[in-house]
Amino acid sequence: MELKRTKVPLYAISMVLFGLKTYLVYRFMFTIELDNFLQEIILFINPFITAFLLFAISIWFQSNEKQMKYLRYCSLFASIIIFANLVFYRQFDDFITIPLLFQGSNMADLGSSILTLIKGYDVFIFTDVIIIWILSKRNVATRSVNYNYRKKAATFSLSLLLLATNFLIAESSRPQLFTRGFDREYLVRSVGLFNYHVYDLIVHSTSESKRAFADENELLEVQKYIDKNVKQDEQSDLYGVAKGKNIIFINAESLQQFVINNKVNGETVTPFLNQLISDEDTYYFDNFYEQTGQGNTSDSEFLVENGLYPLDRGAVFFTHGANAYHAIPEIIDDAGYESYVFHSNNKSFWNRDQMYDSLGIDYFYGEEAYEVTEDNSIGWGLKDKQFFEQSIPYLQMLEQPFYAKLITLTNHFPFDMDKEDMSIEAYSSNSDTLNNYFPAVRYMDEALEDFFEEMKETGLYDHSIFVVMGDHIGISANHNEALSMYLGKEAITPIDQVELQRVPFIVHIPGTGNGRVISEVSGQIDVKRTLLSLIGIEAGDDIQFGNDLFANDRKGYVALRNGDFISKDFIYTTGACYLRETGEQIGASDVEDYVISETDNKRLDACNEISEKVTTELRLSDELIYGDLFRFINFDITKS
Ligand code: GP9
Ligand code: MN
Repeated sequence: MELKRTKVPLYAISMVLFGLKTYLVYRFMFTIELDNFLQEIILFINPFITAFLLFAISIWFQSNEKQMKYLRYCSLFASIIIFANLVFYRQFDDFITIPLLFQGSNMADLGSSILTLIKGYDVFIFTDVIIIWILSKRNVATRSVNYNYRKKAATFSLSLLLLATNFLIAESSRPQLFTRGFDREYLVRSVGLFNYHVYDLIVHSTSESKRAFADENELLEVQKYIDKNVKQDEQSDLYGVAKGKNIIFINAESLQQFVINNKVNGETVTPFLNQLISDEDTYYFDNFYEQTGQGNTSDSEFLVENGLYPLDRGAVFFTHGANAYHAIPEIIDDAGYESYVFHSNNKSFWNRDQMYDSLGIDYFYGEEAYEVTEDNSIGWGLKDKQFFEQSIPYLQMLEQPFYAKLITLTNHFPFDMDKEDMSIEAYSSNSDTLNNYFPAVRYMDEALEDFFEEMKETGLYDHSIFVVMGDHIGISANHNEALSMYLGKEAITPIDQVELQRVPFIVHIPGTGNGRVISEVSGQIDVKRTLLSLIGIEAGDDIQFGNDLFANDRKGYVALRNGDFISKDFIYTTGACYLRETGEQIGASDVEDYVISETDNKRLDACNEISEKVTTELRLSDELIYGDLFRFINFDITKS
């Protein structure tokens, strides 16, 4: 009797080869950061799990020839995807997304430099393809399989089970992995390039379909809501005081309110800002909240330019960078203003290059406009002092009036600093993040001081108004233990947590002499209406959710992106209403059979009424963005 020599099936060989190859490429050709051993393990297993899923499909083909053909082309096609991502990654430090593929500017950048991005050793990516190709042409009969239905189904189920396990481990190592879509590197590292592409496709098509099914009528509800609730028409005393003046807006990275007028190790943290806010030409808002979501700096920019809320998931700069908007730069264009952004970072970070176009910003001075060397950089790039110094000649060249936004970078997590730039000592607690935050904030404070001095010297100072705004918090709740120690509190309560979302908002108008501290509740959503009022532009039919912070008749509450809010009397968080004055939860008691008082009942009603408005407002803002509803309005016509 002749014994048939059994061989390892090619789909299994392909899985091992392709899995191993993919792992090596992730590990050594991409520069994916791995923070701990668990991430190492996830990065190692996910290529094999995906390869199993991809290649096991071949067992469903009846003919041996077709099985072999599938394996050949599947490995080739999958390797091309890896290769394309690698080339893209070398240029943009990012993975390909579907919207990016259709985004002309990125692809054009790539086109001109593609040859410099391909390396000889990239052939490694195709080694497994060559082996699979050769093996698939030989011993076709012995390398293919002929499973019965049960075995096929079992193999298929196993591959799905492995995939589910991979997802579970990934999600547990980083909760909200799939809702925080901005962190592409994390997605790729956790579930692999192919699953990431599938995820991207799903996110993209859901958002596309929301846009496709949206229609003009949805605007009616938004317009009605704004007319009734937003109160954007009052002209404040300061309406038009800055007409024709330049607006110089400083987006201060991670600057929180709690460092203002505060000390660390006996030293003042922000001497310059403290002096600026007490200046007679400064209006300082000390109850001003950041309202960002997962898009951090980009969300704060979105709020400021549009008076709309950022999205509940992902970064709107990424997910809806091609929408129509009615942002500050577009509105002030008619008043003769050109708009600029200065920020020494990669243009495509947060998809700024595309979004800035959509917002009507005329020119973006990104990283390539600056001389960035190892000596003048730290952490994320160019140091703030250098950044301002190098920005000034550009500012001097601009035709006036202009609107220029300068985004700082040094005071960014993890707040690394060179010794020579530290004017004050770090704090001592169990959180290095908090400890290092203080010297980094001080550095930014000094950079701002230098900048203001320079502005005076150039003569731009008198023709400009200056806005300084913290973009979002720098110290997250993870550092509460250290922060409570610093603040001298026993613990950070839910209300403290909300109040820690305050960031400084400073409006400095040289020559007004009427500056003061304004403590009414306010937030980033209000910046657009406030700035436009200062330069004498009426709200008209604008669709936005903020108030002029100098007006008297206002909404009276600030909605945070998670639905929490702060009003004159209440703070709503963790699903409960608290009295702002005392910090007590309204209507709560440990006493059994407690009967809620009439006063508390009324308070709860009032609090719930605001809560409903907040929910509606956030929903309407989301609908505007998801449906790309601004494309249906021609503001030029509505204006006249
Ligand atoms: C990057 C800078 C910082 O360009 O805006 O980003 P962040 O992490 O704060 O959003
Ligand atoms: Mn930021």
